[in-house]
Amino acid sequence: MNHAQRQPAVAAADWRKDFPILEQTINGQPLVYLDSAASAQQPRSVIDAVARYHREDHANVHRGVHTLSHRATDAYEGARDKIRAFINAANRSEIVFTSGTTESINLVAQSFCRPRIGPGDKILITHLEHHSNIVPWQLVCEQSGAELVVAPIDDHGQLELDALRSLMTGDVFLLAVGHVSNALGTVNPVKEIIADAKQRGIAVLVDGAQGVPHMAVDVQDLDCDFYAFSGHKMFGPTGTGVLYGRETLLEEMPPYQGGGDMILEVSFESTTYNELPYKFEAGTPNISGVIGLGAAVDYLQSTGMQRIADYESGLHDYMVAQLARVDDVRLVGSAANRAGVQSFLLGDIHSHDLGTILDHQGVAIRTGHHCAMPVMTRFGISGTARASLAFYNNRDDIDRLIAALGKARQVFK
Ligand code: C6P
Repeated sequence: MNHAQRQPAVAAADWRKDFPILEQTINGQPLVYLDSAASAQQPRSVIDAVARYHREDHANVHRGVHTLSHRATDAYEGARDKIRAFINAANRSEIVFTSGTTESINLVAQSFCRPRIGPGDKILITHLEHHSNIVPWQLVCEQSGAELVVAPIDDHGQLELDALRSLMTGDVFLLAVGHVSNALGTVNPVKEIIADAKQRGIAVLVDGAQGVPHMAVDVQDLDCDFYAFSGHKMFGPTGTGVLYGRETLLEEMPPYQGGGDMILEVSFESTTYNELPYKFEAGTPNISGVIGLGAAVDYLQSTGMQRIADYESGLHDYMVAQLARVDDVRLVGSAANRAGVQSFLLGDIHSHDLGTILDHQGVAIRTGHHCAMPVMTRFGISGTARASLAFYNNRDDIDRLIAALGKARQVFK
């Protein structure tokens, strides 16, 4: 019996108090927020850290000799140290701040792949990916003449690992794979996949947008070359994200964008680029957002990622069991190892209609294709309703979801 099963209610009740937004009513009902995969809510400590920065410390970073600029720089660079420790990167120079997972992946496509690939090369992805881990690779393949290859999934929404391995041929330059599927919740065995790719000399990027909020991530243990994630899915501010990159690879890569801060010296004849990671951070960054992200990491560290994973695992099991008992529910995604989300359909009710009826009852879920259209196509559907969890959810939230689905069935009878 894990920690969550021993004392689930106590843990969730305590954590929930840290999230002021959850205290409100929506359409006359206490809010049930089951859309954390789209964007997670922020604890008071994150909101306060951002507000304090704006009230007391705001100035540009890396530029000023005055006190406020020093304070802002210290807080911004302090967040980099926190993130380095959080994902156990070997060096702070391997932590590049971006606007989110999407920008992190585009950076790798354009700066790592584009100068190195051409006709005859392949980029390998999987059928489970979010559009952010598909379209940047399509673009770079169009630009370079390389080919995009897609590894299949089975009817449970699991990667077909033998097929994936057989696609890891000598002409594959990079494999881009999600840690956790945002549409189906499938947790991919990324450590094993990375080891297979490494044996064949293939670089690996992991889309960790849905991994980092739910489990401890150790990039050295995974041995990935790149790991991308978003601040707003891990209880931090929007417009923040991280690209972890192996230092030796980042060193060799040209800048992604030009501008202030990413240079050491500029003349009209030539420019010398700044050292890592600043070479990849052109222009004034999202200073307050990054400081908030640092506070989110503090919050997660003090809560404990293993504790979060254990608690959520019990709650996910409960959600799936309760959903399965609802008449006319079809669960979409049944991989053996899942985290965070469950997609489903209710009879022939359109998912958007279902989402609207649930909202009338104070229950927030996401509906549609979840920016993973190929996954929907694979299951022969246009979209799903998706409930997604964070550690501030509890069994009452799930019971409210189930009751709201019962109402929806009555409405559409
Ligand atoms: N998924 C969801 O509701 P950005 O927008 O850059 O922060 O994250 C993009 C992204 C990339 N990969 C995965 C696996 C994701 O889940 C997401 C964002 C949200 O599922 C919004 S579409």
